[in-house]
Amino acid sequence: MTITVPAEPFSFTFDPRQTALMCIDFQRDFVEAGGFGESLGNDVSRLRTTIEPTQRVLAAFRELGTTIIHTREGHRPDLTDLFPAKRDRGNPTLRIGEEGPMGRLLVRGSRGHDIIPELAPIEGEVVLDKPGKDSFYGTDLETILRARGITRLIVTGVTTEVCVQSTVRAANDRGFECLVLSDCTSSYFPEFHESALAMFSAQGGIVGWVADSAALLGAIK
Ligand code: C5J
Repeated sequence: MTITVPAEPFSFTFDPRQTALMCIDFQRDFVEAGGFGESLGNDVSRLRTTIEPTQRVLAAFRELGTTIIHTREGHRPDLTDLFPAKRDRGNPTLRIGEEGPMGRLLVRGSRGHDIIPELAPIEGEVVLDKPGKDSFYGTDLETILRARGITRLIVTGVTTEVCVQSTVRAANDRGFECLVLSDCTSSYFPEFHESALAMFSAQGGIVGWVADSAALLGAIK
């Protein structure tokens, strides 16, 4: 079975059995008040527009039986995997590992590190913890994808120009073809969202393809 989605810079074709849906870092720490994103001075409500379209995409891929991979950015409770360069960056109200309203920021096991309930994984879906922005860095993502014969990724998540962009570029360099869903990704900075999307599909798809969820869901029907 192949599905063809109208996309930029040209149609994206995939077989759901050789594809994974990536849901990148839909964690309370980025999407809800009191988390890491807000500690950096961001308006986290901007990211919430992604929730409903991503719920529709998740439902469609669950129906198709496609591999679904949820990632979470965060660190070990003892912070042994946290580089000082990451901990000390910026001028946040709270740093990674410090206690916030949802527990320790970006620490595995804390409430803030959890995926938001609206997009929570269900049994059988892969949950991948990662210490960096790129989902391949310090994880077994590539092994999981290759073991299942996956060649294409449909990408949702936050934020567009940070963890989504790092992951899509890393995937592209490993030979995976990526379709980024424009309304299932978002940034605290609307102009960065638009630029990152434009960068993916520019130059004949130098990094990948871009479409919205309606185009994908229309193609699946
Ligand atoms: C950030 C992410 N923005 N998931 N992480 O620090 O994009």
